Amino acid sequence: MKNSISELKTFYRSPVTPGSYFISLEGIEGSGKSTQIKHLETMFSDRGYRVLTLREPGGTEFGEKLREAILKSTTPLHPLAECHLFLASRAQLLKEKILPFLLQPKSVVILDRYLDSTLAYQGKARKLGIETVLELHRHEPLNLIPHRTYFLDIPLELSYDRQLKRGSVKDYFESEKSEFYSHLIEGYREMAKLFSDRILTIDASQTPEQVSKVIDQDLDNLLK
Ligand code: T5A
Repeated sequence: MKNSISELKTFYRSPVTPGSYFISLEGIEGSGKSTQIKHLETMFSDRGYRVLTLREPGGTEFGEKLREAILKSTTPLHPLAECHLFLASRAQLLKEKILPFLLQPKSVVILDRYLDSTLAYQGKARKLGIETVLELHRHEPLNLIPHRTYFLDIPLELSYDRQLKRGSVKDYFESEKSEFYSHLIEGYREMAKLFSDRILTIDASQTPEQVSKVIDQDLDNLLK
């Protein structure tokens, strides 16, 4: 019998080294994650933290190979195959980089995408189901959840605009149709409700400075 979402939530835990933090950023393409990550790095360094910034998929030698395999795939992957590739990259990243780094005092890991990407992209937009994705994450090391997740929420049109301005070649997901992206946004908003104690939704159609200000206010409370 399948576990319910509330049962599955009990399998998750945050890192426990006092004074160390695990932060993730989420949002659709062009929502401004990389832009805000630079801001977060400065904020934490200025406060005397050791900072490690990583991205998903990737962040390890093995994970970067998987990133290449997924984002440059010309074959439509089965949603479960897609999901397991992201999880393989994540498990390796946790073992090699995240967990050892967070054992140090006053350290922070800032992660560009994590669990909520898989919940929104594979769970919701690819229709694997939120329960299925949570179930796959219930065992160590995948059951580690961030202390705080910033969900940068933008409408689809703005995502397209920003991608167009950047002008790079479309990858595996950027070539998806607007229906996929609508499900994605819905998925993220659902996750923000489900994990409301961890995920802070920010209106990222504001200027980068306005978005950073919201993050700063939240960090002041988090680091008290
Ligand atoms: N994926 C990933 C899954 O399907 N499942 C998973 O489990 C995981 C982990 C990763 C892909 O893999 C998928 C999701 C993705 O499709 P990626 O290359 O890492 O691919 O893609 P993104 O993370 O989406 O990278 P982007 O660069 O597109 O998005 P960002 O980092 O959110 O955006 P950023 O900061 O580079 O900004 C984009 C542009 O907008 C401007 C910036 O200057 C830049 O030009 N900008 C703003 N302009 C105005 N106002 C603001 N507030 C702005 N913020 C940024």
